[in-house]
Amino acid sequence: MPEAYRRTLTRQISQHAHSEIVGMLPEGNWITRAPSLRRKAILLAKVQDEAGHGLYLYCAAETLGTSREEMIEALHSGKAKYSTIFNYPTLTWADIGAIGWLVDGAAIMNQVPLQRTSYGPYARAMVRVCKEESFHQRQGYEIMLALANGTAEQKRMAQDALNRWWWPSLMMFGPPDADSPNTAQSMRWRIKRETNDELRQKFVDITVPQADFLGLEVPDSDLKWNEEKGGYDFGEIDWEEFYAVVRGEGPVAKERMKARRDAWENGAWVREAAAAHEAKHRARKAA
Ligand code: FAQ
Repeated sequence: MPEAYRRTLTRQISQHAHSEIVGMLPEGNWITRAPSLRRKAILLAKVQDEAGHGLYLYCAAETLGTSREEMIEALHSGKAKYSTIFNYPTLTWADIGAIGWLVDGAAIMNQVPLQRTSYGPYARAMVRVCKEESFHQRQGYEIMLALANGTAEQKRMAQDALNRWWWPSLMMFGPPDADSPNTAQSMRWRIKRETNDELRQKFVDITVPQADFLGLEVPDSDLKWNEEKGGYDFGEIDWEEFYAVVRGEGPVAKERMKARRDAWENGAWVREAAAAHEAKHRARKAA
């Protein structure tokens, strides 16, 4: 396998894995405060699914020769990135609806083509991930539907969540193609099957009618249907904000990294006990 292909894949898959794991934190914040037992059970299952996605992805990346410990060390030292979206706070219950609808919606848009990525273990992991993300997207949209059709205050909460999550969701697709250092090569290697801008456009085209159905307004005064291209024109993304969040300056970036480092340290005894159990088991089998 060409070394550069391996490096690019390890970078993308491990960062994808980190995103799934860090991505548990914003929603985890609301498990104890979900408004009903049904919502709590659903949210708990969703957050557990994200943990599973992280684990499949770490396994896929490990097949390329980097250990789990090395990848996690890269995340904790700030060397490896994770998706910018998870550096924003979840302020109200409506944010849980907006995350499912928009963040999982954007994740699916990006991940469906990755089922055809050129590296088999990554492509196969994506098949199950996409099925689960699709459930996540629907549960988020259903929360938004309930709020948008609820009291005036609930509808206001839904609109406020859309206002705060819309632009960061568009940033999830990465920089514009012209400023994306990795896209051209990754397209040639068929690691990426569609470019950042192509996926972002598809996401906008699918999501705007969903916002209309909710009776909510997308916070973009430049948003306009373009008959000729058969898609929406939309306003300029604040790329300064994107790059600041990528640099680790997101609103809750420090809390996110602290939570992950604490979880790693507090879980050390579990890893040690599992390793000791496995060694004892192996020794007994050999005896
Ligand atoms: N955040 O040249 P490109 C989810 C970095 S999963 C942070 O365009 P590339 C599920 C990029 O790494 C969400 N950094 O890079 C869920 C590169 O820096 P590097 C994650 C970003 O790789 C839902 C530099 O900028 N999904 O949400 C971002 O060709 C709800 C230049 O960019 C994936 O990871 C960003 N948004 O394209 C979980 C999907 N964008 O690495 C919980 C797989 C760019 O050279 C709750 N990944 N950068 O130092 C991909 O498709 C690609 O890696 C892209 C970036 C499209 C993210």
